Amino acid sequence: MFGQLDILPPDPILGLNQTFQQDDNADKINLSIGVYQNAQGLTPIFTAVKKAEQQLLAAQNTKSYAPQAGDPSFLEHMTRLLLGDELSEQLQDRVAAVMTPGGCGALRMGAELLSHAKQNVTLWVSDPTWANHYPLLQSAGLTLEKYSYYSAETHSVDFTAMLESLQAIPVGDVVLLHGCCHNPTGADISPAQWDQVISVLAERQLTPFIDVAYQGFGDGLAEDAYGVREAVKRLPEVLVAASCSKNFGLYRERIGAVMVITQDPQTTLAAKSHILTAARSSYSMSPYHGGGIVGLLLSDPELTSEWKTELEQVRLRMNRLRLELAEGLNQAQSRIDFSFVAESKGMFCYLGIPLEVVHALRSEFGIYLLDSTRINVAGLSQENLPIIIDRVSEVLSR
Ligand code: PLP
Ligand code: TYF
Repeated sequence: MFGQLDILPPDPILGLNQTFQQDDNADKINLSIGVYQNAQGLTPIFTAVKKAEQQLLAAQNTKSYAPQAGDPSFLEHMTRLLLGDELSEQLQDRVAAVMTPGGCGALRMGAELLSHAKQNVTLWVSDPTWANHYPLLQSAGLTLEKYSYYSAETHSVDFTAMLESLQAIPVGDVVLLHGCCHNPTGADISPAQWDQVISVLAERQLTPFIDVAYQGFGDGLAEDAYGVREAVKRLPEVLVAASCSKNFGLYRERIGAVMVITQDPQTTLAAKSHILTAARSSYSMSPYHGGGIVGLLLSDPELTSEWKTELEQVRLRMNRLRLELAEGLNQAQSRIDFSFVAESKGMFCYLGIPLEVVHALRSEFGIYLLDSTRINVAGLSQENLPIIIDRVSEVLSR
């Protein structure tokens, strides 16, 4: 049966991370995979998350199945976290959420819903986008096309090109937008630019599918939800895929939510039933543990406040690091003006250095970034910053 199978290449990000783990260079530095690391290079459990988990386990008296859509407290509080209290209350039954295995599960279930709703859906993704969007969304039967987004010359969003590109999308198609902290470039659109994008979506009757994997990592929890909230206020239908991997640090628990907002409760209920049917056709229902933790945490004001403080520290630490990297590189060399690094949002940023430099950093110094030049800002530390600045500048000036 399986003798004919070829060995497929690994996911480029997970594969590079594995190569890093196997590298025996004692001075190696991992800027590849998007996992938060603290000053000690560790990925600790948020204290508030640990407390919520302990409470959950102490109170739990069954491991029987949870409701198929997921933990009700999780669903309610995730909706409030994304949409804000006011909007969530206004929408009532026009919004439905389903717990999913990570943001990936949410993306896949959102894609399944789209292909149940319409034949031959074309989904437009930013150029570039997270590499995993392709397999996740195409395998639900969607056709992916690209809209203009990032300019390698200016190291920022080419907003004119983006708008033009969106204006040319056929009426009725779907547009995937990164809610905040664009992966891989770290280049986000401003609130005023969101307003313009949403106007184009309204004019062209395009449905947004918004991927929110880093809420709280950019400008703050509410600020990072600006695009989602405005889209929900101004457009008839919005689809959202949220992940709890980064902002709750629950990566391996695989927890996220897919959310659908329509104009009437009946349509929302129908959409939700299609998501549940799609889930039942693959994994039946999401793992519960992570959702139980988040549901408990967000329903407890003290734990919520503790978690927000911790999340804010994470955000501010990444901001400091990106600033120090930009300033350090600018002082150490003059070939590239790295000021744009300081402007990037969230966990990632393109360095915009030649591919040979990326490869030399990896093979000569054990400094791992993706071929696209994406770095994980959280992989920087006070210890490794001077080394990275020195090595990048040295290779750049050869
Ligand atoms: N979307 C983007 C842009 C991501 O970077 C990620 C990865 O963290 C996800 C979605 C989903 O991640 P997960 O399935 O681990 O929650
Ligand atoms: O982009 C990243 O590095 C994170 C983590 O298949 C990740 O989003 C990478 C690859 C993958 C799943 C998650």
